[in-house]
Amino acid sequence: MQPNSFSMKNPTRYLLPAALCLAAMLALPVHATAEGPADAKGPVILPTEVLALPVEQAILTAPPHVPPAIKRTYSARVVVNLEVREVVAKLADGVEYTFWTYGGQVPGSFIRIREGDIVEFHLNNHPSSKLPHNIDLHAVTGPGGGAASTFTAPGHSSQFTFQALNPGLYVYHCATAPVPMHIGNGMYGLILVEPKGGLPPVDKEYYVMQGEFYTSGRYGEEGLQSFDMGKAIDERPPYVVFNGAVGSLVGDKAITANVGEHVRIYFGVGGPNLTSSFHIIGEIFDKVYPEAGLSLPNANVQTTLVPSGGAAVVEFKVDVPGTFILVDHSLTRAFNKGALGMLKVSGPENRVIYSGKEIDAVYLGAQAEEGSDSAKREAELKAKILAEIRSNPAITSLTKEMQVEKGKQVYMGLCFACHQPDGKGLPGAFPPLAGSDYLLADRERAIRTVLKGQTGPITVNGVIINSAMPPQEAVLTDQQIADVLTYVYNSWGNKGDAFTRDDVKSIRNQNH
Ligand code: HEC
Ligand SMILES: [Cu+2]
Repeated sequence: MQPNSFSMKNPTRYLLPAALCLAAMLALPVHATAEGPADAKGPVILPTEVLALPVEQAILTAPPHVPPAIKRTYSARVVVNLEVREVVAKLADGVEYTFWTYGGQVPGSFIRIREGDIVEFHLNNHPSSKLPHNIDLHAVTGPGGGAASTFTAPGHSSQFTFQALNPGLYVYHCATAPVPMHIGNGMYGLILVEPKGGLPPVDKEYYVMQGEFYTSGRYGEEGLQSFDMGKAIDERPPYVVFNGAVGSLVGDKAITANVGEHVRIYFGVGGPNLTSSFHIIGEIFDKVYPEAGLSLPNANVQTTLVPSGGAAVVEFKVDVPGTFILVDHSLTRAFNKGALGMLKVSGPENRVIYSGKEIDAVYLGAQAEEGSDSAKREAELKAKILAEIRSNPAITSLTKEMQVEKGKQVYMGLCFACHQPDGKGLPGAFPPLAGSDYLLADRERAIRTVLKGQTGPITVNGVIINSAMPPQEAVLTDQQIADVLTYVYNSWGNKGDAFTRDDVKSIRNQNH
């Protein structure tokens, strides 16, 4: 159906197809569509005690902010005006996206009401929108959570009324077909229904929501991206982000607090598909209301699981200054797809709680770092050789280069401990291999030294050394010895041909 067929100018033409189409959009049988735009029931007749309640306009806020805590101790009639807008905005550096929003940003405006309130809800779809939208608030008790009652064409406004029966933090989202696409374009937000007794006061409150974006391009691919339904069905989003964009809570957009303050985060997941393992690096949640039911808090939680279309409320006191990183602890989402935010805490240090780095000492572990760099380089060279073989038979020099890299890994895992990473050895203990006349004078002897070890006095560059080199024949393969000697013979200024596995084999088999 074309959006313009929702014109209100000719209601009779519009009535039947719209009812059928709405049923189709919600994938419901026709008889289940109790109401639609065509069969608006007219304003509800409220009982006098409800009419007597004070009326107030809800304050709506954009993330990461939340409206002020509710002070009143009685129910009210709260009027909510939420506007749907389709806007082009930044998803990441150089990457734009057409977001469908509640209030102009992702996630949608935060709504805050009190348990027992009567809410008069207006959904206004901006005339510039291309599509009809609606809203399903998980805080609503009633069919579709308000979806059928709020199905609204561009340039139209829908109204319905509900009573907030259950306290809690609830997700709202668009439920117009295809629903995953509307949510996937950013149509979700949170509504907080404060319990009658209120929530304990805290110093800072923030609003964070996670959602994923299924862009046609890969992560970081520049330009205006479109929604890819295939990736959505496969649940392979290039982006998983907090508050609608990569970097929305980073740098000068980070949320903040001061040492000693109590922080509360209203955290929700719009999805449309992924569950979040919400975690703050370097903090422990003193209190979590799991699944955002506000009655039974859990204490001392590291990571809380928040389902798609669900929420959690986390609270913690910040004890020390620094930058604390908000992540989905499914970590490639944080480090490769954008689900990373920052909480910057300022104030005095407390070195008893957290000392900061006390000592920095060298620790090489089993393998010097150069060894693993070398492994990377080896992989690159392997790929290069394959490409070279296809186009050019002159591959011998590349083979040697690769042997050097492989040999470097052996060296950096074994020989470096004595002969040192720079091959210069240690005076009086280990002879140098860099520029060693002893080494370079006799290739067979070099192989024998590594295979069988070496004891007794030898003269290297005019210096007598009388120590012991452990045999490697049980440790290294012929190929590894050929590689490490090729490396030694082609490093630190040394020059020589490659060693082959057969060179080593023939010496290994001697003297047996
Ligand atoms: C535990 C310490 C140690 C390790 C590990 C070690 N070496 Fe040696 N290496 C020595 C010592 C000590 C000598 C001198 C032996 C002597 O005094 O007779 C020596 C001598 C040599 C020599 C001959 C002397 C020279 O300077 O040219 C070569 C070549 C050599 N090592 C290569 C290697 C290679 C290659 C490895 C790794 C596969 C290796 N070494 C691992 C201690 C070590
Ligand atoms: Cu929508």
